[in-house]
Amino acid sequence: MVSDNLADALGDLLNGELEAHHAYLQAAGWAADRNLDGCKAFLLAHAAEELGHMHKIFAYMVDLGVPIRLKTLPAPVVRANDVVGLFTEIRDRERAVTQSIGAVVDLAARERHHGTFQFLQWFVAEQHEEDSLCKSLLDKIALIGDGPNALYLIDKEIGHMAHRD
Ligand code: OFO
Repeated sequence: MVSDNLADALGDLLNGELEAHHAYLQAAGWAADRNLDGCKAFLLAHAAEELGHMHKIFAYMVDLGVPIRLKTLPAPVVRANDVVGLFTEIRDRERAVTQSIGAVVDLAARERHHGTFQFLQWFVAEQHEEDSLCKSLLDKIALIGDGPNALYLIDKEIGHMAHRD
């Protein structure tokens, strides 16, 4: 039995994963507009991962008998003018997701809903991985610097990261 609060919080996480899917897809479009094929491949792969996260939560909610309620999502906006800006936006978004997941973990603990607490541990580990991926992307971009071929090299590096898991 799940409280209404916890059911709503799980629903918010599900919608948040869909929102993340859209955000990565929009970012992939931003990269495509600039012929950054490596970034585009990385961002598309990540968009697919976010959809996978949504499906995990969907399946868990269905198992619990919690109704699925999708929300209208805001149109994703990329404000960045360059790749550093883009991946900084992405890092900040991932940090916010990490906090939201942490808040639901705390709620599950307070409500002593051990199944949900346990279920969310996968997401805690995943967010740790994503936060550290964002850090290593930004570190790599900084390392490449802004020499004449920097954008080409950055795009290539990030493209290689699309296929790592
Ligand atoms: Fe769903 O992991 Fe990023 O947001």
